[in-house]
Amino acid sequence: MARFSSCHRLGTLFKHISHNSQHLKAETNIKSSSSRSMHTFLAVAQTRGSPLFDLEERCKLTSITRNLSRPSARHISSLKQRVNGIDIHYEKTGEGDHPVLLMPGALGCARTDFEHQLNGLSREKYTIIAMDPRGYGKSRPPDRDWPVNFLQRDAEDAAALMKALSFPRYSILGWSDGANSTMILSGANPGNVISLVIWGGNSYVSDHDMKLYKAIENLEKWSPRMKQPFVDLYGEEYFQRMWAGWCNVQREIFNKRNGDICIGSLPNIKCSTLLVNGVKDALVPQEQPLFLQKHIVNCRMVNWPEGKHNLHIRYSKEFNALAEEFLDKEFSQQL
Ligand code: TYC
Repeated sequence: MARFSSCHRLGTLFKHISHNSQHLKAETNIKSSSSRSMHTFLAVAQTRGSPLFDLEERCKLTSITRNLSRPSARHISSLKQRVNGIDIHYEKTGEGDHPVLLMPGALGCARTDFEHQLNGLSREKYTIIAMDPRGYGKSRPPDRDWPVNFLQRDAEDAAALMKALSFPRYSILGWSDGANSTMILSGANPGNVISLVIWGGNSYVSDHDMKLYKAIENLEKWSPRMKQPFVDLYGEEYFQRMWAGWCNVQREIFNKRNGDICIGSLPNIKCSTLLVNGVKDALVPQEQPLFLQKHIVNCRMVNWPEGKHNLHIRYSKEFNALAEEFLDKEFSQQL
C-alpha cells in the first residue's frame, strides 16, 4: 500500500481512468446471444442500473439454482478438507487433467454461485473444485468473522486447500469478492497458478462504493425475494450478522487501508489473465476493470456489453464457452 499511501482516496484519484481508453491493452467485445426479457421485480422499486436491482437479479437467478437438494445433472461430490485449522467444504466434479478452482462472491458458496459451472464446464477436460470460503455455505463452523484482511485469509485457505488436495498447479475462476481473493492468491503464489479468469472484482474501495454500501446496507430495504435465498442458506440471524460484517469491513478497508483491497497483488500476478468485463455491472463501475487491466501484466479484457454482475449465471453457456477456450489455450501452452 505504501506506493499509494499519498493518495487521499484511491477511488477519486483513479476515476479518470474510466475515461481514458489509451490504457486498454488487449480488449475484445463479446456479443451476448441471449435476449431474455427483463424481469419485473417486487418491492424496493429499483430502477435498472441501481445496485439493489443487480443484487435482486442475482438473488432471483441464484434462487433458481439454489435448491441444494435438487439432484444435479451430473455427479458432484460434496467433500471436506481440513486446512488452516478448519474444515473447508468443497464441491468436486470432473476427471480432467486441468485442475480448476472456483471462488464465489461475498456471502456466496459453491452451489449458490457456480451451479452452472459445476454442471456446465467440461468434466473430461477439468477437475473442478468449488470452495465454500470459511464461514460461508457449508464451511461452518466456524462462523465467519471479518478481520480487515479477510480476503487474504480466503486466499490462503484456497491455496492451502489446493495443496492439500495435491494440485500443485491449477487455474482459477473468481467472481466478485472471489475475484479479489483469487488475485491475492495468484500474486502470492505465481508458481501455482496456470491461468486466471476474473469478473466482477474490485481492487479498491472508492467513494462510489461507500455511497453504494449506504444504499444496500439496510436489509429492511431489500425485498423478501431478494433476501430469501440468503435466509434459506443461513437463517435470518446469521445472514443479518454477515451482511453487517461485510459492509463494516468494506468501510474499514476504506478508512484504515486507504481503500486498498488487493492493489499490491496486481503486479505480482504473472499468469495469463482473462478479465471478463460486464459493461452493465451496477455494483462495479468501469473504472475497476480498467484499473485491473492496466496493472495486471498479462491481462486480456473481454467486454460483455449486456453483462451485469451475474453474467456467468445469466449467460452461463456463453460464459463457459469463453472460459473454456481461454483455459484450454493456456493449459496447452504450459505443457
Ligand atoms: N464484491 C461483492 C461481491 O462479492 C460485490 C460488490 C462489489 C458489492 C462492489 C459492492 O461496491 C461493491 N458480491
